[in-house]
Amino acid sequence: MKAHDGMYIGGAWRPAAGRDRIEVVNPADETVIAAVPAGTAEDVDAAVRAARAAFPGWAATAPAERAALIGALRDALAARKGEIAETITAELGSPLGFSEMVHVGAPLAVASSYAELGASYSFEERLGNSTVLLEPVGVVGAITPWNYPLHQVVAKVAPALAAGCTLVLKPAEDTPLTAQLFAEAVHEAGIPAGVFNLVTGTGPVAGQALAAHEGVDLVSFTGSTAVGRQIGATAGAAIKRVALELGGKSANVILPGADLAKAVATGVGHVMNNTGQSCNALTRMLVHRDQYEEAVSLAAAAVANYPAGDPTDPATRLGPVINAKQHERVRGFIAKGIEEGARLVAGGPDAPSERGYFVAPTVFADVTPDMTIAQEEIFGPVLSILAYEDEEDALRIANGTVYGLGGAVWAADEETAVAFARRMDTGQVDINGGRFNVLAPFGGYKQSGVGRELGPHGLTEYLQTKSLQF
Ligand code: TXE
Repeated sequence: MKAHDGMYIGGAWRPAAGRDRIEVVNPADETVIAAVPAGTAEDVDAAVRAARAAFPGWAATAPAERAALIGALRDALAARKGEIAETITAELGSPLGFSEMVHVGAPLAVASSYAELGASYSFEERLGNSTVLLEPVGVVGAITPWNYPLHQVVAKVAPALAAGCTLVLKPAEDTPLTAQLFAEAVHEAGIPAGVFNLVTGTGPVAGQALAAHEGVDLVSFTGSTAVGRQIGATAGAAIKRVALELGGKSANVILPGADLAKAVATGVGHVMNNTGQSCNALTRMLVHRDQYEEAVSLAAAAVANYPAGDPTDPATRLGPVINAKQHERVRGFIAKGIEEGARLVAGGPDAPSERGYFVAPTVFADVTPDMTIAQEEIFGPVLSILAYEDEEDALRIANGTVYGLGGAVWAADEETAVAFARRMDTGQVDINGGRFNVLAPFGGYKQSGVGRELGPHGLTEYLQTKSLQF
């Protein structure tokens, strides 16, 4: 596939400082499809300098003008929708229809929302005898994962641009091609040189250099809790701002009286979409003891709706996981579930094909809250179904992990579901099948992170406050 052998810095593609390259692998057939430069501290430094140089001009640009350029960026991405979706399918392995609808569709909606918000947002407020100015934080170091290669980028870049910040992006090493297409769109949109810069590379080298760079004022990271902890510590030592969007182990709580068939089918879909590689995936289904066996049968049957295979085949609904390491890891969790005594009702640890990092869609019953598969983020197509005795028990189980990112509650009526959701220690809850909203704040309680993305709350992350007293 087409790839730039350079970094997008200061408005142009420039040769990388080092000779090392990262191979990009198609996870569906394990072929090498491209190579991109592995950035060094030198590349990161050049990119941060470009972002610093561009900052005063961009911060002084009228919000409406910045917003109009975000709109132009959205249009540039939309014009290349097909190419971006094909690239995401090639480097991530997600079924093409899902790539088009979700991987490209959602970030287009996010970009549109910031084209509107950036123009209407009030960057000044009056409080008694003070005027409070909301000013851009400065240069942002954005580090993104591979699971939603475009969405994760847009969810950071669009609000940062709206706020008046400039950025350096270090995308995941598994999905750099989408990030390069994004940089092309930035260029086509006419966003001024240096406002957005791209350095491809590995986490420990380029990512670490970006997180530690003294020219970066805010690090916005999405990825594993382990790396987030390190980045948080580095940022804390330097007293710089940090936003962390980390892992999850979200509960799908089905209360008695809910539409069981719908709740189970929606819950299974939520885990199987993107091959379980969503930080807010509803990986724990909580069902009342009286309805438990019925729910287990429904879930085991629903898995048949997710045939795995070639992601470019329209019949495929389940792609591979991202790479060999995750392939091992996810199947290791499945083996652990069996070992710890959970009842396997669909799927299993065996790789269903010789080539490609495929994992069979897997459902476990008789999962208890202390099991590894009920506590740790698996990041694969694996659902754990747990039984509860009463509402208090359900709440204890739902809140009983170190995470708190997503969640869902199903009940006979909204009032009952909302009352339960209020008691959940988590950042977002879907009520009776509530749909994704680009304006709703997204982020974690507890170890799922710090800060919020999307909508006006996401914009606030990139602002700092100054008050003037009169
Ligand atoms: O994540 P990493 P990995 C979880 C999920 C998954 C696990 C491992 O459970 O199984 O993490 O995935 C960069 N300094 N999530 O190994 O390593 C890296 O280059 C600075 C949840 O892929 O955290 C990439 O750009 N940066 C999740 C980004 O961090 C570093 C999405 C994420 O990679 C770095 C992905 C370092 N020392 C995984 N080390 C979510 N919240 O959506 C790595 N990176």
